[in-house]
Amino acid sequence: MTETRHSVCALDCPDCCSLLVTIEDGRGVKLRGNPDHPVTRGFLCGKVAQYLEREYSPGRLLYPQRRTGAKGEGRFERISWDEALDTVAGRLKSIAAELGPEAILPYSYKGSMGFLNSGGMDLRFFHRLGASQLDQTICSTAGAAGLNKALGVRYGTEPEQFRNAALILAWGANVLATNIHLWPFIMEARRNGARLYTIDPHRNRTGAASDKHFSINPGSDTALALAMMHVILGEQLYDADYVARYTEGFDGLRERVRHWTPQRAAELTGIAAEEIVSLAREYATTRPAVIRLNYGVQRSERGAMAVRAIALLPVLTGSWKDIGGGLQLSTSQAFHVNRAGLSRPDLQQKALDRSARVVNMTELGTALTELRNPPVRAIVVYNSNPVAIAPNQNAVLSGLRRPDLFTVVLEQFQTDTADYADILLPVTTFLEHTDVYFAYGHYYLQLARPALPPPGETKSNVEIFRLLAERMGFADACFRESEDDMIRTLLDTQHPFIKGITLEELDRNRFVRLRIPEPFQPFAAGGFGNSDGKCHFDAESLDYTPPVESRFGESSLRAKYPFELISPKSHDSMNSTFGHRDSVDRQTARLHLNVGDARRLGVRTSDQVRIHNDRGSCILMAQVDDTVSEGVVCAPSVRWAKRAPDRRNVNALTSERLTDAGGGPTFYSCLVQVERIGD
Ligand SMILES: Nc1nc2c(c(=O)[nH]1)N[C@H]1C(S)=C(S)[C@@H](COP(=O)(O)OP(=O)(O)OC[C@H]3O[C@@H](n4cnc5c(=O)[nH]c(N)nc54)[C@H](O)[C@@H]3O)O[C@H]1N2
Ligand SMILES: Nc1nc2c(c(=O)[nH]1)N[C@H]1C(S)=C(S)[C@@H](COP(=O)(O)OP(=O)(O)OC[C@H]3O[C@@H](n4cnc5c(=O)[nH]c(N)nc54)[C@H](O)[C@@H]3O)O[C@H]1N2
Ligand code: SF4
Ligand SMILES: [Mo]
Repeated sequence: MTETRHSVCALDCPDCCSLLVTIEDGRGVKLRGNPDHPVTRGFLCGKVAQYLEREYSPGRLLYPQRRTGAKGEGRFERISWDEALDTVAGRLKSIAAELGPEAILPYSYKGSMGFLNSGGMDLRFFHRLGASQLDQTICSTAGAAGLNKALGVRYGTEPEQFRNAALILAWGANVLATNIHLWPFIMEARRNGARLYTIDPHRNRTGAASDKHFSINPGSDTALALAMMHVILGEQLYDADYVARYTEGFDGLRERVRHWTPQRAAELTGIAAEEIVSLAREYATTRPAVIRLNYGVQRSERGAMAVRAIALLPVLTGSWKDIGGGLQLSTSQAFHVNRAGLSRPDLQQKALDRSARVVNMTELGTALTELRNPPVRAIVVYNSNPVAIAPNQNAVLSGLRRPDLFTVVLEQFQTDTADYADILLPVTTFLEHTDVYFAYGHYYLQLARPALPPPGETKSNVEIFRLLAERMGFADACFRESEDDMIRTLLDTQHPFIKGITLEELDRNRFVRLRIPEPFQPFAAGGFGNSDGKCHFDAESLDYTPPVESRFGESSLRAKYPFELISPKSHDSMNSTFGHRDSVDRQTARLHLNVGDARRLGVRTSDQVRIHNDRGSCILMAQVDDTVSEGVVCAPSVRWAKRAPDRRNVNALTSERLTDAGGGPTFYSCLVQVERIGD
């Protein structure tokens, strides 16, 4: 018996692929991309093409467990669901009674991107409980703040239009690794003569496959964007008509960028002044020119400003008027579903008569070790692996080792974080549960029904929080809703992009284009998010200073820690999600080091190196090459820390310092020292 079922990839990836699962005798035997989906177009990335390895891996967690060894040791025994749920509900109740419910902290991110399993029943539960709220900053909030400031809205050019571009700038965007479904559109454009340029401190596979690579110093993008504006305005290459109609504050901007000469930017960015001039000219005079800006630029101390400055470029050139012009950072805000109906923040009033305090997830280490009134006494982790992915790992670990902290982890695998659980609950994969998905790299809303049976005693997040709500005695009707009820609530909105999309339509078609025009050109005639529909340059607040942790930052730090560490996404992983695979472990154990630096340090490829700073250290394997400039080291991430000889990964070195806006992490503003420890 062979049949094919639909699914959707739930991983935290802009492409949000439509999947086809081939099933033989009840077992999934093949996964492929849906050829009918306009962005998936019949293929998958390497990591998910092999997802059935993960689905049927002997490493899958199948039963509820209780910790028997020390925290972090990873020894557990099987218990029943009844015992597990009673233990969790009992402890949460007693902690809430003793210290107030804000002593309970949910910790989650996007292990699943599904609305119901990340931001549905879970949030209803924590809102009703009155638990601390988690500010989910770990990925993109700096970029969101920057884009909002520039455009007032967080969406942009649709991927399908990249085929029409004549110049494509991949700016802090590793398209071949993190957004591979954009690549065929870029290739189509290139076959028609378009050029692809990359702007990135690491010449990765995307950089190597581009027509030109600009190796930029980490965290200096704002300087480059301001100097490009200097050239574009100085040489009258801007679209005066577009600027006059749809923007505010142009004179202030002209004044502001006057001093941002290419020479000044060259010193800060490491890109020669002539190169900056020719890039600016080419960008402004080629039509259509599109920017694929990704989140790499905003994981630095000035990340929000960088996104803001870059997002102003297509406004100045009027590139938003062109099909295949403009810029894409994210498409997510176009999914104007009824999130409040789904997550029910109003339920906090029942527990607290107010909104609960907010904890920034980037500051987890501090929250677990220093927060008072009340301290965090319980943490419930799901859709995330904070031991591996949060900055300041040593602080996170000391927090999780606290004997008085009650830790619950909902997981598919025995991750670094699962090792610290008091109660460990086994969850389903996206192939096994119902959910609805938005995308941050296209404009299709999608539904997935279970394609495969849940193995062992696994349950979805939705089901687990539903059962916990019952045990807590939460009588509200929303805790008894089915998945379909929740989806109907999610779609219950008057926003024109969503209005009229029904569960039935999703069930019939699986993917549905948002109710947006085709082609979608949101800013072709203004339409910016300010009340007057214009883009406000607000140039007085537009400026650049180098990150504290950078080559032009604090000199005392720089003297001790002369290398700028970036830890971008590795090709075959999804943050830490595939960390159980040996091939991924090898990829994320590497440190790219420039040839000149390596010679001075006496390091050769395959040597073990220790990188360290005041926060911690980790051991990696050197890869000496010319993919990074002198003074920059690059460690593709995120490794399972427990697989390293010292049980640490690069996040032992990254800091909790927040970005200039949006409260985001500064993973890529990190000064370190490198030393050879052996071969
Ligand atoms: N294969 C794979 N795909 C993924 C993921 C993964 O782990 N692996 N993770 C997913 C997630 S969570 C996200 S958020 C997206 C992110 O997708 P991307 O934003 O594309 O990924 P990053 O690797 O964070 O950053 C992109 C590029 O920015 C570069 N960069 C670093 N610092 C700077 C800088 O200061 N300036 C400039 N111009 N470039 C800089 C990095 O070297 C990298 O090549 O990818 C998703 N897709
Ligand atoms: N040094 C460094 N650190 C980084 C980054 C970096 O570039 N460099 N990137 C940052 C970014 S952009 C992000 S988004 C974060 C990502 O951080 P996380 O969101 O924590 O991502 P993952 O490491 O992929 O962990 C997701 C976990 O969720 C589990 N999971 C999957 N589906 C489900 C489900 O349905 N239910 C439950 N309960 N669990 C599920 C998976 O098994 C996996 O262990 O990492 C950040 N950390
Ligand atoms: S990780 Fe991204 S590219 Fe790979 S299958 Fe999932 S959505 Fe598609
Ligand atoms: Mo992310």
